[in-house]
Amino acid sequence: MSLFLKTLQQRVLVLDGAMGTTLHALDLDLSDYNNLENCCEVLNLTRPDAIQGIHEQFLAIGSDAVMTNTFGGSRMVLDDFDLGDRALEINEKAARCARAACDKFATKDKPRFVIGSMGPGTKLVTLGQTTWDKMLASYTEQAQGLIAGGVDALLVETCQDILQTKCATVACIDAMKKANVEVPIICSFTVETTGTMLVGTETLAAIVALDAYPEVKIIGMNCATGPQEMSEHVRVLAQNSTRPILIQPNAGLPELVDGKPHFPLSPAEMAKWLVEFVEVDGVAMVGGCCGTTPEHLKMVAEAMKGRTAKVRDARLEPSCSSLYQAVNFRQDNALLSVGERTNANGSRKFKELLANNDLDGMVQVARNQVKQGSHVLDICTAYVGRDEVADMTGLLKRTVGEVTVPLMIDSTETPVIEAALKLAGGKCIINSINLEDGEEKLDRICELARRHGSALVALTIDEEGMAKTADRKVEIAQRIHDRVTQHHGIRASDLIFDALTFTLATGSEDDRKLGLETIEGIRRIKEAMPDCHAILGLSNVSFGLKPPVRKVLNSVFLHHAREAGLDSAIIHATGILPYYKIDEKQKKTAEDLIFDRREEGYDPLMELIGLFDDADSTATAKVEKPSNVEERLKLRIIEGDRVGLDADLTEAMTTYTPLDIVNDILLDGMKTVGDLFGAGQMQLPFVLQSAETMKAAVGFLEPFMDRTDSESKGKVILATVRGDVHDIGKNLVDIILSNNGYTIVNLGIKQPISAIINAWQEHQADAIGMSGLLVKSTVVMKENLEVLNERGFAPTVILGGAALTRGYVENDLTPVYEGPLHYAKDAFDGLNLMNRIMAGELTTSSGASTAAPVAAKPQVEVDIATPAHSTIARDVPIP
Ligand code: B1M
Repeated sequence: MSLFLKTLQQRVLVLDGAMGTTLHALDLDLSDYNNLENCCEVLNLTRPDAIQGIHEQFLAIGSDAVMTNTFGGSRMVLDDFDLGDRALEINEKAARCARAACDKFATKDKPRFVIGSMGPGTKLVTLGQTTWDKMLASYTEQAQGLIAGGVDALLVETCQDILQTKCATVACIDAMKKANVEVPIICSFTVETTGTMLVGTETLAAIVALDAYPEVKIIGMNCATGPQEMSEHVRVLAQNSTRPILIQPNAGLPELVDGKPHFPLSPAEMAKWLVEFVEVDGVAMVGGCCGTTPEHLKMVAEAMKGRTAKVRDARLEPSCSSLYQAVNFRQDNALLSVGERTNANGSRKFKELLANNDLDGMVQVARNQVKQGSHVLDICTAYVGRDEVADMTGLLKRTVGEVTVPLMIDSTETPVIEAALKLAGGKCIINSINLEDGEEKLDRICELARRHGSALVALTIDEEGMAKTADRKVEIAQRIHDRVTQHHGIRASDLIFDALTFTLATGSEDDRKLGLETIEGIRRIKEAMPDCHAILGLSNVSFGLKPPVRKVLNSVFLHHAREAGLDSAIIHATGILPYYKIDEKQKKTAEDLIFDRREEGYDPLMELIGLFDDADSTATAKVEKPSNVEERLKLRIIEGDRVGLDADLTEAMTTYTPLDIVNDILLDGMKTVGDLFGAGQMQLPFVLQSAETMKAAVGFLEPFMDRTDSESKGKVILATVRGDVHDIGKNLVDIILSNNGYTIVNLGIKQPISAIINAWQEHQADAIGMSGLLVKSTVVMKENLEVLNERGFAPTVILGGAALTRGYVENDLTPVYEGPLHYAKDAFDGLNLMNRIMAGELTTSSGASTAAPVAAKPQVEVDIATPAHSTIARDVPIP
């Protein structure tokens, strides 16, 4: 282990502060810059004394490490100043200069380290401004220069695009191989005030993408905001990243003073924040970014003396990610559903769109699948006679930005996979590897997976062919597992086994046990390799049968595969049925076919086909439409049946008020949906249909609800919290409160606390309503309250959502929060609370009346200027 990493284990390391701001303060002459205004890197050639002087200033006040003056030192950036050809020299000289400074200060007890800075550049692959290959070459050269100059670590910093971050990381790895050395890589990304990286990447998605590289020894965050705004993202990092953390905030959010950016945070405030990050979040390395001076770092270094980072209990769930979000391989109560409609081999429609070069149409198919509940999309552009690389490239250039979920790159051709991975930010899944042609091809794809940090689907096929028995499936899976993990260093948790499905429709003696062998294969693979996952291309099991028979067989097979440990399936909602809805006889016959329960005179295959002889046979259990409207409406919610919904609602309104219909009838149906889902009897796409039906019903009823037309009684910010997509309840609260005279600012789903606070400030709101239905959302709510405390805000907060209980809010959360906190059981409770809050009747837990608010109404903050060294244009389209 390098001295740098060893020292990091022993104590918190302090980096330096801003090079740019400190340089500007020196007021150097334009001639020092060789007349290249704003090209700080040229100073490594013309004024190394000035640069070394700055390094020494930071080392003198106690910094353990300094960053080279090479933020814009890649050829791609230097080309803008006609200095591209000197990139190698500039980086090497910069590293030597920092090393000379460090050598002056290093002692045995306090070694000093040179950190090679590699900034984001000025062009991004994700925005189509350059290509992966050009960017890779540019960064590799920069890393080579820095390594030659003797850096102790390479810092890929101020990253605004996760694809760019991955490209720079791969470049560092390549440069290390060329130089035959190992240097720790640090990746530090930038979270904007929007709560994501500039191109829209959430913190967790960035962590997932970077975690795939063992060479990345430290993951961190720098720039864009001050420590206060960073704190919620630091927490996400602390909970999910298993690597040491580096945090380098700006000295606050810049304000414009006399036309110049001014960073308001004092050295003492900066030190206080960083100590908190070390003590509470276990941050291991700290420093400053824009606006931080030697005075800031002096205080920080003093404050860090003798400190070690708090030991963290971080865990990253095995996941993949898109440019925007992370998705767990193991879903709560559900299968990871992989959409199959963007596959030219699996969908006739998609194939036609591809033949017609209809990119808009293809992207629309992708987006529709996300709407229908797919967690990941399988993308395949294989089409005989066409150029698969060009087709994949054309499609991905659009898809990565316009589709929010992670991608599964499906191709048998290595160049196609490689072309796709050079465009897709985040962590993709490659579909697939196998041992059909021995290890050589598998190795080539594994190398790509390792280089691009991807997960892998592995088919249980070897040189002898497809595994048909459970024994062979396990044997091949084990061989692939060993090769992938031991030879390629890919983690077992990034392997997803497909134990293969074969049709049960042939009737041939040889095929009768194929279904049960697959189910047994899944069970045994999961037992033998518990960190790996299991996936199935489901629909093969019923190939050759009529559509209604297929639906039943697919659905029953899926149910049993899931019970055996299946984590994921490549499916389409129209090809399956909720298990609870399948007619008992059909279900039993399908099970007899799957488990080969033949008897004298009884062949379940013939029997199953026979059950659908009658043209009227449907795959679902026949449920008589109830005669009473209450039951009919409830059934509509459960079945997601919208045809004729308006008529039933109109009939119900002759007896009930619209609100009673929602509360007493429709929500009852929703509860059943939740129970069926929780019991594994209903797949996610059907829950989505129920949710859409609920929304349609509420939309129909809303105009008939009682309305108070008065001046606004007050203003409420409503949001579903970070990571949670459930919004039906929140939207109901919106309707009830708006109809009763409140002005509602409904922020939508998955809202980070920064967005909620911004809205509360902007709208000068009277209260914040946070909604969340996942158990993990209750934790997020607690963290949100802590962030409000940290920032010194104490707005009135109302919490709602099925995962909460009054006890949890009142006993566990109220003591945490410094402002007034309330629990709303339902929308009316929310209204009641708001009325009492506005009337000043409600006392907080601490006894203070909310009529005299604990916190004054927020001040609207100054506009945020672009951070000094953020070089990328800000008009990025975010979907
Ligand atoms: Co999901 N889901 N879901 N889901 N889903 C639950 C919540 C779940 C309990 C189902 C189950 O397993 N039985 C379970 C959570 C389990 C857990 O966390 N331990 C669950 C899961 C696991 C998931 C996924 C993770 C599944 C997956 O993909 N693996 C996934 C989540 C993805 C994510 O969030 N990141 C997921 C997805 C979905 C759909 C997209 C398919 C869909 C949501 C569609 C949508 O909302 N647009 C969905 C649905 C519909 C449900 C159930 C079935 C119904 C939720 C609902 O709308 N209830 C739900 C099971 C259940 O709750 N029975 C379930 C009706 C609604 C009116 O109630 O929101 O509680 P509620 O609102 C009430 C009050 O709580 C209160 O007033 C409202 C009206 O009276 N209130 C407030 C709410 N917010 C308030 C704010 C206030 C005041 C009052 O401020 C002022």
